[in-house]
Amino acid sequence: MLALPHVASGKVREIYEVDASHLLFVATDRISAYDVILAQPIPDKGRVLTGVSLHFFDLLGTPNHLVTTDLDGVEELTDDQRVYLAGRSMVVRRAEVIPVECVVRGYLYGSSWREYQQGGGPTTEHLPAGLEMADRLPEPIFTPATKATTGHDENITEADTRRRLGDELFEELRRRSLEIYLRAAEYAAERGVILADTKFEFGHADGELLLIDEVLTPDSSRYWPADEWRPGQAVPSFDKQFVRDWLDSTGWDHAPPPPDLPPEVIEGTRSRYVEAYERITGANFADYLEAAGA
Ligand code: Q0Z
Repeated sequence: MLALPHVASGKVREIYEVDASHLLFVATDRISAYDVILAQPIPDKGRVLTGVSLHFFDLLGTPNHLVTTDLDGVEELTDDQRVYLAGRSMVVRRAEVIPVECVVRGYLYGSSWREYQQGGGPTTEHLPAGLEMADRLPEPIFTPATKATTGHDENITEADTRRRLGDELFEELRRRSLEIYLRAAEYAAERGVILADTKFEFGHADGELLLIDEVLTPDSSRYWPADEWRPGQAVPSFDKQFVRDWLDSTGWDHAPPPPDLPPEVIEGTRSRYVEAYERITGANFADYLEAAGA
């Protein structure tokens, strides 16, 4: 535990306070599968996710919360903590978080496919009839969600989102979210990767609307290998399919506690995260670790 005040815990992330206007955003190596945190961490998973976020903050150039990955200005850390945090942490501007998840979908999958199949729902209100599972949508759609108390996000209609945010902020978030998705999807496509959907968070700081949180990571996005995409069929997830398949092979019923991962499954999952980093960013992960001092 760091000496910094702890602000929040997510399933796989932690936030600490650096000062009144800055937070330390930390990606751990914890992994969730079927909504359960597994007992074994995946070494470097947090660094892969941080590296992907940093790649897109840089590529997109859209106003965001990143200040620095250099922890020299954070006085309260021990040497051991600096080693642990290298490559997996960012000092970010503290923002007033907008309480809506800004989801963009380019393909019909997950909760949106379930709504569509059942004959309608908030994410389907602008979709034509006759689409299949995993189909590419005629154009990307903005399908906001709220954090429900169950821990699962709940899709909300455009009218409901406008009531919560006001028309002006709704339209600004929709414009920013679609623009970021289109840019990232175009970039991924050049590498044979489909960005099926993704989720952004935004916040206000000093009157500016900032992209916050992790961005375009395998945890906040669905990335598919383009050559494994067949409309009408389930598409394997880049990073998690391997560990899901192993969990399924054990007969586990998805109720906690999950089975312990054997070393070869931990190592195989790590390889897939590293592959995802290299495929998505076009950079070498060993170089990322070295530059981060990890
Ligand atoms: C993000 C979350 C958690 C990781 C708060 N720049 C910011 N300013 C204010 N608040 C946040 C951010 Cl990123 C913020 N979250 C989500 C929770 C670990 C991310 F426990 N919560």
